[in-house]
Amino acid sequence: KIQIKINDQDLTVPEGITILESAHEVGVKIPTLCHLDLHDLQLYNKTASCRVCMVELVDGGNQNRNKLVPACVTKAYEGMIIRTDTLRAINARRMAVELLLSNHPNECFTCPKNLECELQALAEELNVREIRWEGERMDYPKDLSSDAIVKDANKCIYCRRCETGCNVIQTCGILSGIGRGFNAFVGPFANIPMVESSCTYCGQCVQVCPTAALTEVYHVDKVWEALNDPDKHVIVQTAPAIRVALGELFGMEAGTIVTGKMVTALKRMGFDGVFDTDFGADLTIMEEASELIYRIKNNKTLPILTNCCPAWVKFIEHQFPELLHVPSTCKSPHIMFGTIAKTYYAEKNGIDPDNIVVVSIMPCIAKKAEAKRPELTKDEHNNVDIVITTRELGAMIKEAGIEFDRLPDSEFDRPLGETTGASVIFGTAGGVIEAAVRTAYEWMTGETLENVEFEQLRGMEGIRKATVKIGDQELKIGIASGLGNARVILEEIREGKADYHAIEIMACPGGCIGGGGQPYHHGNHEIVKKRREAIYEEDRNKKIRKSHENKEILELYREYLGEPFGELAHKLLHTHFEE
Ligand code: HC0
Ligand code: SF4
Repeated sequence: KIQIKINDQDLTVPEGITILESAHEVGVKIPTLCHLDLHDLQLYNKTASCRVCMVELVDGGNQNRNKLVPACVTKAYEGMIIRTDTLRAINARRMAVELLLSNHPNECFTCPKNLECELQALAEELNVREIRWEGERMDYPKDLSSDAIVKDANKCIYCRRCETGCNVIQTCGILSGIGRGFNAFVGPFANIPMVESSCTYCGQCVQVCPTAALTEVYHVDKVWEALNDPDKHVIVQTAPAIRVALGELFGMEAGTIVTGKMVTALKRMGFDGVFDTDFGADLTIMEEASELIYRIKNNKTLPILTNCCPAWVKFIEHQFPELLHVPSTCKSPHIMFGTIAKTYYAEKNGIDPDNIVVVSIMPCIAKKAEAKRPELTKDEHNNVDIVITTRELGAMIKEAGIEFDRLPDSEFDRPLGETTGASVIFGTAGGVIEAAVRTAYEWMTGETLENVEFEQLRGMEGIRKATVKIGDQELKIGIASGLGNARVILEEIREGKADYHAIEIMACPGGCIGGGGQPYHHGNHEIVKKRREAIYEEDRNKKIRKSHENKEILELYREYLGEPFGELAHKLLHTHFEE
């Protein structure tokens, strides 16, 4: 332990801690921009490039003159004296922001990050009132090439949070510095269009970008158009992770469960049916647990890999094409739901499937590209027509003038609206495999599973290995979230060193709750943690907690699909990789 002083306040801190972390202990906020530290999720950026956190080190050893140092990387030492509030420190921070603004478009009013932009917030916080170096600005065209991500290089402030996210955390290696000096920005190598890169569309770069240099493709207007078309029957489904995050966009605490309000809002916006992707998740478990048992019994390829995360699917296609026989063949839950909507639901309600528009609300940017995958769109109908993110849903609710916090609760429409605790936990890392185990256990042993909570499958680590005893069989499970962690497991499989039966992989650190389309966490790791706790609470609140006990799912098989993993189920609910 060492003694230091910050703004005349004495404090004792552990050795090795930075000024930035120490200041927080005495209630002093030092602004940051490039810095990011979500240690629970192993998500960080410590490039110290923006110089927005400059503070004054009193008697810094430079001929007894005080020295300006960046607080994010300067470690505390015994007897250190820091002032964060001198005119010199304030001016240094202000100048850093002013310089960034001098080469930044003046379009806050129309910017997709308006009121969410960290640069804008800093300009306000640091009282920037003029930009002394107005002049030429970068002038690159926007990259609108992909169905998922928009890149606006003119808004890049070169903080490199996206680059660390993509290269170090996700190990995708798409983003790097391009150009020099004044014209420098971060983008795909040689500035090729995003669509031509090996981008997975995981959206982690979007989630951590402090400005609007990287954002999702907006599809809100397409949804309004569909809702205003009297010939269309527009139905919506919401992913598990939306309900624990949407409230944040309306000032609610992270982890507030807003399922009922969300359903009411969607009904008031005019959707003809409001359904739950959780239903699709229960259906996925029926198929995926069957597939796992089939592979075990018939000595087929093991481990089985869950494949409901589309960024992860892109990752394996780009980086490990030789392992494409390993993932499950199940379509992802929202795509399964879309298929059932255009077949069973259409028939049951006498609606021409061509007139049904399925909208998915997802915490994910990659789902936008997934819905357009050739093998999922070449049937007579698309499975899912439009995908919007949690943030886009928030924007629609605001546009509609709905006072979200005052809404009463309502229930999802039926049938296709009943869901279980097993499907809710899909939203957090480890949840898909826990849901599969709840079903596989009962199917393999014929016994009732009393305690459905598998603690060994829960935790925030990027890679988790666990064994679950099912009768006399030991099921070896692997869980990875974050594509860098997925890479470790895939390399084990490639080298024949993996002895798992089943592996869950989610591209985003923490799973879908930390998705690229979720409300921006702005580097606060508590937010993702609270969403995770809320997911488990929602599971505990459910009367039915096993997918195979979902009565509407059982009815769907009885009335329409036949056997799980049977002929029609294969035709409608399974896929193959074509890209
Ligand atoms: Fe997920 Fe999903 S759980 S990927 O994280 O499997 O996006 O929330 O909707 O489809 O259900 C995201 C979340 C989903 C799907 C489900 C899966
Ligand atoms: Fe990299 Fe993911 Fe961003 Fe693509 S979406 S550039 S893979 S971080």
